[in-house]
Amino acid sequence: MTVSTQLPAIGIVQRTRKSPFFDATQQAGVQGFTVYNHMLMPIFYDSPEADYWHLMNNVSMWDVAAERQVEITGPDAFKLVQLLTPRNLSKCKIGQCKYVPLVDQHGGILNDPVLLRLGENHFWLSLADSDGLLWAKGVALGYGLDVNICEPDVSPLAVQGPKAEQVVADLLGDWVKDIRFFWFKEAMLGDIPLIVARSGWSKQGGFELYLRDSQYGAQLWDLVAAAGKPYGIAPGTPSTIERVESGLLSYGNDMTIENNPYEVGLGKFCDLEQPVDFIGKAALKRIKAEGVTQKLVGIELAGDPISGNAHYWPIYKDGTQIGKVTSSAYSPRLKKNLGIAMLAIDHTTIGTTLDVETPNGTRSATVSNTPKL
Ligand code: THG
Repeated sequence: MTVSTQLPAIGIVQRTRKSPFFDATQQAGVQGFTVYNHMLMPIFYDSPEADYWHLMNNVSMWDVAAERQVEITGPDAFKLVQLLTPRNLSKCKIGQCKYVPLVDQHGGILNDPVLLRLGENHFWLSLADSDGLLWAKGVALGYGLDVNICEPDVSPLAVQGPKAEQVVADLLGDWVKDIRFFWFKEAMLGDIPLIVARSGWSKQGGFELYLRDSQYGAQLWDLVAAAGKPYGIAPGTPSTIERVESGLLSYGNDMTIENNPYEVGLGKFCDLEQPVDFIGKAALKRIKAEGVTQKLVGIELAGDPISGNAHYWPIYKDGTQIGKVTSSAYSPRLKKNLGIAMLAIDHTTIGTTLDVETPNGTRSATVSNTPKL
């Protein structure tokens, strides 16, 4: 992630919503924010690279309250959720999470939330950065469904890294070790109501504690920090370095409404054979049959360490633009510049050489297996 110190400050007003952990993150020394779902979200503490190493080696705690929830309840709740995503939810159990791309009638991706099934007809969509609440409300209205849709007072706090399990077990009990990946349990931590899920936007393992009452934000932060102290916990944030290494996609960066799931490697989450006529089904069938014209791939960029790209960097082959870098980072572990790139399909073979236009000149790049997409 590029963190510019030259830009003027962002105006913070009521519209730029604050997380219940906002004061705690300031006290913990947060040095930068981004705006995500109209809310301030921390992006680094010590430095993006120091925060990355902490995540890789120990454990870090992240204010990801900006991953806002859309709560869907009522007799038609399941029906609505299954209309919203191409993923087949017929086997989704209560207590389970599912990664569920949302698409429009053209197959364009609107969001890529994590779904939590809290009851037969009780769901949360844990949103990426776009207004999924409005889309869900519009679809429910258009289809005449009997549902209630709201943004509940729920704020995730992620605990990620190799020592995350020990921290969360010390905090809540050894029972958390039995929670499988992408499953969750309801719990009380004293008076603090939580959902405890084994999930999170890194591949280092860990949990997400969904705080269900914002008045306890500071208290929950302090309790996690105290439980993590013996394990060297540090405040952290979703790490661009780690997630580019791991090939985790970021909505708004690596994909937008202009992209369909097959272009960005999310085709595996689309079940076009299921009986339900979910939104976008006809379009996705056509797209799948025709084949995509572009797709996301991993690339390696030559030269000195880069510090992310605040804009899309154009990619050329023999002088013709054939794509763009959507995300990038220097991997201190692999000692390579890694990128995620959207490329015309004819140029996506591993080993293809490319020219990338960066603000500091042209660099050569190669389509690569790392990051694996
Ligand atoms: N946690 C919660 N909400 C979120 C995110 C999160 N909302 C926004 C954003 N992240 C949504 N995007 C993703 C992308 C990938 C994953 C989770 C959220 C992820 N994928 C796994 C993988 O690719 O290996 C598993 C996917 C699966 O098998 O279903 O974890 O992080 N609360």
